[in-house]
Amino acid sequence: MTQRWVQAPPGSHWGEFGPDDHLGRMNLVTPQKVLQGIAEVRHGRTFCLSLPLDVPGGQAMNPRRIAPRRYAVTRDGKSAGQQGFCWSYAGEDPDLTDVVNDDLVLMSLQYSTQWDSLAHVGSRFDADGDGVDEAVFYNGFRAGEDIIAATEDRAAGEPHARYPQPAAKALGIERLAEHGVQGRGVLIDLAHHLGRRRQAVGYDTLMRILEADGIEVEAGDMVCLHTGFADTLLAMNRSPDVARLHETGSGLDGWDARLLNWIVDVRLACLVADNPAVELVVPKVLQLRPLRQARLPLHAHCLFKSGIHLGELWYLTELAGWLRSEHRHRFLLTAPPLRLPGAVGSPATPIATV
Ligand code: UVW
Repeated sequence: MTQRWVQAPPGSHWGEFGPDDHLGRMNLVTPQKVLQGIAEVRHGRTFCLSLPLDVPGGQAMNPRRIAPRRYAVTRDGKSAGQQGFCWSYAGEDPDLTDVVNDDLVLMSLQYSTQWDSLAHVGSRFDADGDGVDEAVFYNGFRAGEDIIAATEDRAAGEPHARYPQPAAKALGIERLAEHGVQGRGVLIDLAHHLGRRRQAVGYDTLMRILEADGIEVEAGDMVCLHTGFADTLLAMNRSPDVARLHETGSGLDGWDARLLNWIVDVRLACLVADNPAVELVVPKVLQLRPLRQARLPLHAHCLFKSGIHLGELWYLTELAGWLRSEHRHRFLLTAPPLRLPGAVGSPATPIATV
């Protein structure tokens, strides 16, 4: 056990599951929570909670993120399917009948429906108490040493790598995959109560909605917020109207201290939304805040301070409609990320079973 900090950030929960923990509140998804999730399955009906991986459909919403580009693995400029012969490890073999296609993809892992790992967002903070801030993540893991050990390594002959390859030695998304993300989901239908107009949702509004719908969030629940954003985006058919999207979908108010306290006190396991950031991202120029601040306060609160994973751009509209018609809000959620060692986020194809 290695405690990497002399001082933890105010209001943080570092060390809650031990100083070497990489899972944070996902530790609360225990075998008992899996059974509670399974107890919600009464019809055997499933809902795909993922957008198609090539939606949003352009870089306009987050220019850092690259849409999937697929390449067929070729020989002499043609794929196996085009050539109509079999490639074996031994080379072309006229005696074999198989015709095999392979492809590869280049994309931002967080382009579409995704998990943010705890290595995604950290903060500048003086964890070792020497009076100088360093870039640190949940449980004091250090940028450079533990997370994003940037390297110039590229796979031999790999033509498409545009950046050094990041490798999170700590807090990587594979930790979630190894834990197995399955348990009880709880859906909170913000869109039903607030419409799809973009607005910040604070503690009072959230409590009002929970009360109106008779929702109780319990420790270890995986909480999903339906705002209607992903559904609106999907309807744009891969030609996103960015101006309209900026007016669409509510987001949690990361500046509301009571809301932040509720998130940790209720001991939810993770927070998911069908919008791009779970929280409402306010342009810096509009923020009447102290100069030294987090641009994404909910990300800082959840990923950095509290070990709460975030899921973004999930597709929740069909599930929300069905649950409402059945007067339900709980379901079995199965949502593993890729078991890709060192990745700071991952696409997901979550499934709700009811
Ligand atoms: C950022 O842009 C920081 O990421 P996210 O997808 O988590 O909102």
